[in-house]
Amino acid sequence: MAYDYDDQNVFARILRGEIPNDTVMETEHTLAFNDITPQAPVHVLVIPKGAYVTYDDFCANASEAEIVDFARTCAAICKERGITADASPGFRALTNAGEHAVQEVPHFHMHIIGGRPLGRILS
Ligand code: D5M
Repeated sequence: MAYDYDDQNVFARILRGEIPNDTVMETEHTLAFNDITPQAPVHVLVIPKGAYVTYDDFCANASEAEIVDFARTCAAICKERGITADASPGFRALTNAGEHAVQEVPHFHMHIIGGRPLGRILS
């Protein structure tokens, strides 16, 4: 079953310029901005400009150019913020999909979180 995209979600409205955002990086296919409720010194949300609801929707349906652009932008943000695991204690990249993961905004987004010890999320 195809995902049903709600074009009134908050990230769709950010992409249309209807509400402001604190932009960190923008490329042809990708936008990254600071999370409004940061959980760590670095908490950036990375979103594709295309209308994808979840990670699996994005990976299954986006073009290779969109997927590569997205992945490289995530890496570039880690480097720019000084949280890559080679040069610092590292970071967490996390995406919530659907009800069990309590996805709040139904536009695919990757949380890039770092700058403090983050603890375990799986045991
Ligand atoms: O996380 C959704 C995330 O989106 C959550 O960390 C808050 C953030 N958020 C919500 N509205 C905004 C705006 N307007 N700017 C920046 N960040 C925002 P989820 O993974 O869906 O639970």
